[in-house]
Parts: sequence; C-alpha cells; structure tokens
Amino acid sequence: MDDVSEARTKQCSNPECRVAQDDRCIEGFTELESCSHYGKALVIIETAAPEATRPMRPGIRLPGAEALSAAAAQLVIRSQPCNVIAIVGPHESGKTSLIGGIYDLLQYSMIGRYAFAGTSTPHAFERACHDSRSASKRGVPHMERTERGDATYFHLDLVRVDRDGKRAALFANRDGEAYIETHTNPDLAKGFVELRRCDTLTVLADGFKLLDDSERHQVASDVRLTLRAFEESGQTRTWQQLAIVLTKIDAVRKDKDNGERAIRDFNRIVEDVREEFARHFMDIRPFQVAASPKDGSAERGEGMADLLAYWMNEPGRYRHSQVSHSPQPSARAFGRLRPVALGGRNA
Ligand SMILES: Nc1nc2c(ncn2[C@@H]2O[C@H](COP(=O)(O)OP(=O)(O)O)[C@@H](O)[C@H]2O)c(=O)[nH]1
Ligand SMILES: [Mg+2]
Repeated sequence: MDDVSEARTKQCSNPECRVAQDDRCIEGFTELESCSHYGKALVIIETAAPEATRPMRPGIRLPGAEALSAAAAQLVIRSQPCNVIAIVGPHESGKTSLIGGIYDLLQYSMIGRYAFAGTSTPHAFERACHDSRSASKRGVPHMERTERGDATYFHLDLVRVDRDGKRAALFANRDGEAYIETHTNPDLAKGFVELRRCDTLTVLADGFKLLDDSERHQVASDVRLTLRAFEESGQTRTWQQLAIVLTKIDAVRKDKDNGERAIRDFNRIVEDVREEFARHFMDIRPFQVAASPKDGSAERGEGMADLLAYWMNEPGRYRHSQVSHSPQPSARAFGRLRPVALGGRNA
C-alpha cells in the first residue's frame, strides 16, 4: 500500500479506480474531490490465507484462498498477463466440473502444452474438484450448487512449455439460473461484468440433456436465447472468442440409441450460432469435453487440452486495440478495465 501511495500524488481507495494514471474517476465525477473515495489510500481487505498462496505485488495483498470478487480479480489482471474466461450454462450443465477439472488435472500432469504455476484460489478449486473427483467414482454424483450473487473468479497461473513467463487464467463462475433469467429480461446481463470483460465467452450445452427427448430442444434454445440476450443488452464484444462446449461427452457416447442424434443436435446448435452471431465475435468454435466422466466411455479431461489452448490464445482485445488505438504495452491491461468500469461499450 505504501508503495502505491507514495508513488502517487493522486490516489483513490477504490482498487478499481485508475485516477492516478488517467485522471478519470471511476464513479464518473468530473470534480475529482467530489468523489468520497478520492484522495484516500487504496483499501485492501485481508483474510487469513497462507502467504504462499497469494499472487504478490509489492505492498499489496489479495484476499485469501477462496474465489475472488471482481475487485480482487481486477488486481490479478493488473499485475500480470491474464486471460479472462466466462463460463455460462444452466444449472447442472457442468460449469463447476469444468473449472475444477482443469485444476485437478494440472495437479498430476500438463494439459496440452500448459503446466500449473500457482493459484490464489486453492480452496475454491479444491471444493470444485472434490465432487467431480468423487463423482467419477460413485454412481450418484452430487455437486455443490454455485451460490446466487455476483460472479466469482477462480485464478490459475499457467506456463506454456515453449514460452517464457507465466500467464494467468481467471474463470468467472456464476449461478446458472441468473443467465437463464436474461432470456426474459436481457437487461439483467448488464450487471454481469464478466461478460464484457472476458476474452472467451464459453457457453455450455449439456450432453446429458441432449440425450433426453423432452429436454434436447431446451438445450438448443438455452444456448441461442442466452447469446441473444447478451448481444441485445450490449454485453458482447467483437474481439471476443466464443466457445460452444458440449459437456459430458462420455454419457453421449455411451447412449447407443440417442448419442448420435445428440451429436447432430450439437452440430446444428453450432451452425445456428455461427449463422446468427458470426459478426458479433472474432471467432466461434465448438468443443466436446468430459470433465467428470462416470465410467470408461471417455477419459477424464478428454477435450480439455484443446479448450484450454483456446482459452489461452492471445486475447483478441490486444489485437483489436493495437489496430484502433496503438496503446503502449504497459497501458493494455488498463484498456480492458476502464470501459468495463465506466460501463462503456467499446472496450
Ligand atoms: N457423465 C458426466 N457427468 C458430468 C460431467 N461433468 C459434470 N458432470 C455431472 O453433471 C452434474 C452437474 O455438474 P456441475 O459441474 O455441478 O454443473 P454446474 O451446475 O453447471 O456447475 C454433476 O452431477 C456432475 O457430476 C462429465 O464429463 N460426464
Ligand atoms: Mg456449479
């Protein structure tokens, strides 16, 4: 904290505010002194967590080993190269298993070209992957339900074998019902900052439900209506990637009666999404994964190397901003924060 305050004549107690860099108040005050946060020292909340688990910047301590708030995630984004991944899908579609599965697999081996290099959210990951580990071994799985409220962020540091340096991945997790509610009220999506902040929007299609005669049409319409709500409410960005992910591929493969039809349904969902949303995203790509297979029909983690590689692509926002604004490299991380914080559209 001292490092920060002594370096700045202008300062703000809001960790999201960049007034010292750009003279702009995050709350929108033109008279900086009118903002109640202006002039005060940066506020950092401490919780009990092992020192070694925190990503360190001089003088700044991030909150503990649980999933991060948006403000704490912001500090990670500022302190190192970082890809933000939003994972969207209805309850039970496999969001938590996917996030926990990535972490768990990395504890034992590399995933594709990526190796584990640390995390500031180990407790959150452990909880997410605990159930998916045991669910793989027992017949009736149970996963803890993601709580309602703001999105929280799981943080992973990764190294790529053929590159120097770490790169962080922040996975935004939010209760699935909140996304579904945007179908009838798209404006709700304006409150979901992870949507306009993410580099890859990841929308899940539940393979298990695609097998079911009475639910398969719902899967297709959930994907379409979700994307429509995000786009209509102005939350998507043309530099973002869109991953459409078929989860539970083991269950699909195992079902001799409906498995092939489920794959055809999924392919059609992808075609329809491409047709409707191609101009709203930089790239749209399908994936098929088994984060927590229940038997031998798929390998645990199948498909996840491709997905992780996609998530870790160089963020499109940099390519976009280089063309339109040519920012200094050091300014790029701020470029992703400012429009989000100010509620602007063209990050
Ligand atoms: N068969 C199978 N089941 C899975 C897989 N991934 C997740 N599940 C199960 O799907 C259910 C919902 O998963 P969860 O990750 O909690 O979904 P969330 O509500 O979207 O976070 C749980 O019972 C999981 O065990 C998978 O790859 N294969
Ligand atoms: Mg969940």
